[in-house]
Amino acid sequence: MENNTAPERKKRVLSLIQPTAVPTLGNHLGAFKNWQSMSEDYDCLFGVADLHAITVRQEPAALRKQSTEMYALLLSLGLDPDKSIVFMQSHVPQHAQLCWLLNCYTQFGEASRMTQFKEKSQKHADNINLGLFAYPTLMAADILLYQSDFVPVGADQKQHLELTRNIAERFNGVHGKCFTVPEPFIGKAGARVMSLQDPTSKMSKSDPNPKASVSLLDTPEQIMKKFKSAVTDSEACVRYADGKDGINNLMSIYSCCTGKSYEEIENEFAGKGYGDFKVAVAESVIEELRPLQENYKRFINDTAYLNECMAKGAEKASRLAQRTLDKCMKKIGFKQI
Ligand code: ATP
Ligand code: LTN
Repeated sequence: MENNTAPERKKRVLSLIQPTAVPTLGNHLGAFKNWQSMSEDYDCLFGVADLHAITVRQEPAALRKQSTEMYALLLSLGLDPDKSIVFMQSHVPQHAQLCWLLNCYTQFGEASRMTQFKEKSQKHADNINLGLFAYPTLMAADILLYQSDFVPVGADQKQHLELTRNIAERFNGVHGKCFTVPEPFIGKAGARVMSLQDPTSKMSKSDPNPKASVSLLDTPEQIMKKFKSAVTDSEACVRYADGKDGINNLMSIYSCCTGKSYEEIENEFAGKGYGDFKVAVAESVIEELRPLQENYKRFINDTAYLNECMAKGAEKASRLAQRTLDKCMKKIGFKQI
């Protein structure tokens, strides 16, 4: 009976993004746009994973700059810092604290099976540090600290989320319920944006070819140029079909930015060439990014506002995080004072 009378809290959603490069249109349509719409229906926390970023060597000035820029970009999405919690991971010390505790509830074998660890160890063979190995337990700490119900992540992070669930269930099994076991959140649109130069591989912010991806901070001229040189096919007919990866990708982008269905798009461009279509796609992307870019220009130069939001985010996040950390430490058996 008691449980039935408890005030119902909204489901909680949490996601973080590493400040390692300027995000792309892929990040926007695959992640940020969902974050934006979720902030209406859920209790949301969004953060910049700057602690995760140092698992790979970073230049101090660049890390500082990119973390601030990523934070300003999150605010530019229109997330209300009074409604959602928008925070910098390193400003909330409980993340590193809980990470240590969770390390002691994670097996060497299971952490060794993480594909991201294997890939990054190969890519950065000269710096296979313990942080890289503990990357998933820090991510588990991010999630479990806030009793998150849903975590929107891309396919590459599913394995880390599965590990988080295992750690939470293990801890709860040993000590009694402490953590909410989170579920992955699959976005509505779920657009997977492909490279403009090789439409069989995904658009990625670390792609060395600048023509392959649209950065969220590209100028309208740059965006237009990139779409005009996007790889397509020789059929010259705008329709969604197997084997037309370039056009399928452009149709998917256009559909996300305008809300039009594939059928509507096919009708709109019936009898027209790819040139017209590419211009229309570029224009829809420019419009989609315009409010974000305008907000960004305002925020990035307003250090006082950014600092104020960061402090507010850290304070609110830290209050929630401390509750879970206290509970967890008590269960493990640390002496409380
Ligand atoms: P990197 O190039 O460093 O691997 P990335 O561009 O692939 O980075 P991540 O930082 O790994 O991006 O992902 C951040 C979020 O953006 C994740 O939720 C991921 O699923 C989403 N995302 C990344 N690329 C795309 C894409 N091309 N299409 C849709 N969603 C994407
Ligand atoms: N590992 C994620 C970023 C990340 C994250 C998180 C995502 C760090 N902590 C917690 C969701 C929840 C990435 O590289 N995309």
